[in-house]
Amino acid sequence: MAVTSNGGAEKPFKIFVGYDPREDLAYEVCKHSILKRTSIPVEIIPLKQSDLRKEGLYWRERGKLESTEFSFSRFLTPHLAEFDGWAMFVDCDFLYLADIKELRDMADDKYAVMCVHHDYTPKETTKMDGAVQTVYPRKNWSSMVLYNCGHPKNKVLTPEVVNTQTGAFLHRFQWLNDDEIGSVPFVWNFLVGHNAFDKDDPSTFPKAIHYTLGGPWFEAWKDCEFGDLWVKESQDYLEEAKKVKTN
Ligand SMILES: [Mn+2]
Repeated sequence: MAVTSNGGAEKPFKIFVGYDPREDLAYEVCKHSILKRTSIPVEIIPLKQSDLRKEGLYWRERGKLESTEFSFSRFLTPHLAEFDGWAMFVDCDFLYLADIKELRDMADDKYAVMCVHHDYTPKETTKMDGAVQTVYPRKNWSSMVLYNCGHPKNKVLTPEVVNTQTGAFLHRFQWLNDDEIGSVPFVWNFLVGHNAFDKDDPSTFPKAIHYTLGGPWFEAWKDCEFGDLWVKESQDYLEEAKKVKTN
């Protein structure tokens, strides 16, 4: 079910969030953190592999290197947004600390996509519940992407292509030239364990925390950096959910 923050006339900004049944709470908290802080209408849509399979939009076999159920389905974002306007994809293991309007306002029509250009070589060999970590160029770039869905280059991303192309082609944005991939500040995809907050420079404080190795919803990552902020947000979410139930 899509959730719209208000029923105003402005077309809501579509945000597709990768959904994995093992990380339901992470999804709910990510959604909550966006809706709580947004000053523009947004529509949050979970990307559920089982639904996409039923709708005939997703049929590829699960590969051994896929650590989540949305490893490939994320590239359906322009198709799901009917190749119109700007839309966003984000993993569920994000916590937003800022107004999503700030990010959307960076959208520049000269680009086909925009994301944080991480220079990233992970030291870890396993992530989350033991899934194998792979190293490749542009790693993590696809975890949060603003898609210019109406850009002619993105027409390539048909369900057929998303279901048959390689991980390298999709995750490295190989359907695009380098100058069609815009950059946004790293604080919008702040990788826990990789990016650093400099106390003397407030501009380095995350606007969106990405618990890429696993977040506090997994026992093993309970005490990770910025874990306390996620726990606080999850309590806030659970209280709100309780209120909705009793009303
Ligand atoms: Mn992630």
